[in-house]
Amino acid sequence: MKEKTFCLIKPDAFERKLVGKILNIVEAHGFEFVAMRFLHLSEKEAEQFYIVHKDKDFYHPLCKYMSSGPVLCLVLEKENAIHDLRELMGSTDPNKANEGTIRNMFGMDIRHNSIHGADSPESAKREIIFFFKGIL
Ligand code: IDP
Ligand code: MG
Repeated sequence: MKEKTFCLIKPDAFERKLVGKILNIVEAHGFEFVAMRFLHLSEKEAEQFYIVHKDKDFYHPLCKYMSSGPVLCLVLEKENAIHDLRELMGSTDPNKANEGTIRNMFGMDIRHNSIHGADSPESAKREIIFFFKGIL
């Protein structure tokens, strides 16, 4: 059965002009684009988006970075979209990400890792509502 997931292209990808390349890869792996939204998050919005990490030591630098430039929010659809996007993204740390994954190819370090993908059906639902409530 087709499933929706939430994906976000991070500011480091915009900075290095990698957005088109990343979208190409996602599309070539069978994901359909259901919705897209280009945004520049405020630090407060980034803090809300990443609220699950509020007690982590990387939370504040993460939210600063996520509001340092534009992001592209996407709703993607495909069979097993949530799992398959996580696999295509690779590990959080690009140095540990498998070859052929987006983070391996484009990520710079554990924070500036180019792409976000929802990690569960619950996160996908929350994140889609977070960015697309009233639109989708
Ligand atoms: P994920 O994006 O692979 O799901 P999470 O653990 O949910 O990874 O962390 C959210 C984001 O926070 C990561 O994508 C990355 O940008 C940043 N991050 C995670 N762990 C670290 C860290 O140890 N140092 C700096 N930034 C981190
Ligand atoms: Mg995560």
